[in-house]
Amino acid sequence: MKPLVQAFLTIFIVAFALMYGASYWNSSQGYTGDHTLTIYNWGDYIDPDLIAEFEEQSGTKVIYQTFDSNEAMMTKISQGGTTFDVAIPSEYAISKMKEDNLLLPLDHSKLPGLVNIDSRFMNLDFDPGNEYSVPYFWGTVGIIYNPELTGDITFTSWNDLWSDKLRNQILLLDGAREVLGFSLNSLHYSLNDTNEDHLQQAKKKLQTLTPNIKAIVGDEIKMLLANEEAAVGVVWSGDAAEIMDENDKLDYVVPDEGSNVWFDNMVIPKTAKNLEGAHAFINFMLDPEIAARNAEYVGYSTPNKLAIPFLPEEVSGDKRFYPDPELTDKLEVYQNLGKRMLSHYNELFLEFKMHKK
Ligand code: SPD
Repeated sequence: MKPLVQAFLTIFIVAFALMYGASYWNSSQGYTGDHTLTIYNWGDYIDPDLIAEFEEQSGTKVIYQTFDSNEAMMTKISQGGTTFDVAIPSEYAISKMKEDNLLLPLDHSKLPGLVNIDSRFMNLDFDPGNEYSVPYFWGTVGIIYNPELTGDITFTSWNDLWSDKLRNQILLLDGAREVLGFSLNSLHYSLNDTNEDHLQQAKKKLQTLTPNIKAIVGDEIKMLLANEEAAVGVVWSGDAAEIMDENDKLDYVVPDEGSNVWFDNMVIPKTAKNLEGAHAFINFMLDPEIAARNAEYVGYSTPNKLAIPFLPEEVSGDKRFYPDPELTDKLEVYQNLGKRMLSHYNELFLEFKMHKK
């Protein structure tokens, strides 16, 4: 073979090998083309049938991954090396991700279903004009309890959790903002407080709750409470609704000192590869019947006002899970407290968890 032909052949073979290798590496890392959509959501937070329906309707293959806290989700997205097309953070995380330039602005012309959302959930402070996010579910943080096991405790105050009658009876959801938040509220401080003395008081007060805490857990909190393995839980309202669907002896209350009202919205992270697919999926989830099916399956409250008529009256009419603005206006939304303070909340929560062990 002539040297020139040999050189061309070698270049061709090396180039082909590199292209093939890159495409294999990309697909194994989730770097995929227009026919796949990578979704990053909380665990137990979608009806899996809806994913299958979206795949069939759109001809898109969905790669679905889950996280269990806003902090874990933000770390993973900011580290890079992933291509999540759609993610579902909560409000303070959305504000932080915007600040860190981790989100893409949405193309509202591709989201005609946005008009289905109740105006109460649009244009909130963390995302004016919904430039970056579309409401998915919303709710509160409160106490679920089994009156057969807790007797005459009413749980109208966060301080009821400290009752001597609740030794080893309480399950806490594993969230830094939620747990420090209720301790701050029990002291009549804001759950967005940044005063160091108040935060230390909140941590110390949590440490005195240790004898009553059975465990700090993730999604398994639902199964444990429904099976009556503990009498009380501090939970997100949607988890309470799902637990009470399994075991109707339990009740859910938002204590009088106040609590958190939260919003989980769909966003398109900066590293998305399939923008068309991401918009198509978000718009699919905005369909009233789809949103209602998702809300019934997951147990959380939908912000989609056209979905409400598709829900059974006992679900949409339950004020514990669809509270009026008169209640929610009195509750606090978690603020983006900035990188340093958010890390500090996490550290305090870890210190409390270590103390419990
Ligand atoms: N199964 C987990 C559901 C997640 C709910 N998000 C709660 C928002 C927290 N701020």
